[in-house]
Amino acid sequence: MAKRGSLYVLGIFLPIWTLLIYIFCKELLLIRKYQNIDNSYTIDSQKAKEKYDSSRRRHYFPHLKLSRNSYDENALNYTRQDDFNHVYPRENATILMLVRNSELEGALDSMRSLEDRFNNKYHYDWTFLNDVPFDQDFIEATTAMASGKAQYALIPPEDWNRPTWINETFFEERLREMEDDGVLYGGSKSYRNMCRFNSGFFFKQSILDDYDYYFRVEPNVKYYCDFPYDPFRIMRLKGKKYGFVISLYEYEETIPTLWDAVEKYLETNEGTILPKEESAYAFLTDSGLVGKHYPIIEANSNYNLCHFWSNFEIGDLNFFRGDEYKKFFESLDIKGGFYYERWGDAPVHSIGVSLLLKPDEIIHFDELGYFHSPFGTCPASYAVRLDQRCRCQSDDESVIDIAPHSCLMRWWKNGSGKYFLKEEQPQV
Ligand SMILES: Nc1nc2c(ncn2[C@@H]2O[C@H](COP(=O)(O)OP(=O)(O)OP(=O)(O)O)[C@@H](O)[C@H]2O)c(=O)[nH]1
Ligand SMILES: [Mg+2]
Repeated sequence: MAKRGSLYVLGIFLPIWTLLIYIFCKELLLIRKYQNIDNSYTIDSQKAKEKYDSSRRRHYFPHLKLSRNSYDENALNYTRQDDFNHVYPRENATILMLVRNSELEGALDSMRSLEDRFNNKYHYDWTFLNDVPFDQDFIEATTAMASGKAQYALIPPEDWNRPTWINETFFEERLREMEDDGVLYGGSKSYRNMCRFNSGFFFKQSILDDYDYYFRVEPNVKYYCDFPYDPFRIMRLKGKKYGFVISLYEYEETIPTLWDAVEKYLETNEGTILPKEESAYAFLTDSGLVGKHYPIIEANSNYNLCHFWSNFEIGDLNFFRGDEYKKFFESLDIKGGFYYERWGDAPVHSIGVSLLLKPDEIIHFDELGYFHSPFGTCPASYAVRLDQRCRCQSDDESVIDIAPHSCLMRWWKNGSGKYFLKEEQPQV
């Protein structure tokens, strides 16, 4: 009876057990199969990564002549992984922005970009200047955005406003004329204050007294690439006093008599300043063929209208505070051209540094991608763009570097030249 019962149980449960074992084995096989697929994906993606990495490495290191000008022998040995927890040494420098309360959004955009690309490692101070007091919203938002200290200063009226010796009747007349002629900002009074302030007064602000270097930033600009070095450090170690990224031609109708004033200054100061052959005078006056291009504008004076675009500049404050620049600025200021015309701080700074400094005291920061509407600059080398995580294309039509309306080639010819990575750098 018991034997019949166990056969009965076996008869019912055997197929069930067989089915369960079958399902279990099938699952096991499926799992193995998927594991194999996973493995093969991992292997494939590893292979792809290795292939990509090795082709990148080929781009980075062998005998390529990369077009850059970093003056930093180790620029390409920099590895991002080493950056964590690294404390970066800082120079005696500040980032500097002259700005209106109404430009807060643009100021924050520029700050965000420069913090991401450079200052989040260094935490340099941000110094904000204004001709009226900054409002609370402006101070709160910019302080929050800065990774370093943020400080704010009110420009004294005598450094900002029109001097009393400006002939008001003539000034109003000239404003109307320039406005009617369609000159950019031709009818603006505040723009003229700003240009004169930036030409001759920003470096006198007491908030800057203890700094050696400044990095000018404007609202609504972009930095396209990670900075591969601290530009302030390059300035100090290599004895540079002025740094730029973009150079282009000025609108002549804003400076009809600027060069006359410069020539008077040169006559008066001959023998006390650098001889023309030792300065970058030729950069300002060469209007011959460079590469494929003559200057895009035929100027009415010996000045070819080339200038460094001053919305980006890194400079040595001690140079601007020095007697030579002071004398240069005062000799121009007294002519009244900041008001009767519309002299910009860009040509004034550029002429000043080109006449008073040796060419190799001026540096073109070749690898710092940058945009201020409507022009930008972007490193020409593909490997550099990868390495610095650039978000720009060097053939974009806004990129001015070697376009006909750029003066960069004129700088290469008449300034401190163009150097290539792995070529010997000039001794400074
Ligand atoms: N506080 C203050 N800042 C000013 C004033 N005008 C211009 N600025 C600042 O001076 C710098 C140059 O002014 P912009 O208006 O950018 O002049 P621009 O670069 O020639 O012209 P855009 O093409 O308009 O940028 C910027 O940082 C401005 O924020 C002003 O009246 N007061
Ligand atoms: Mg601007």
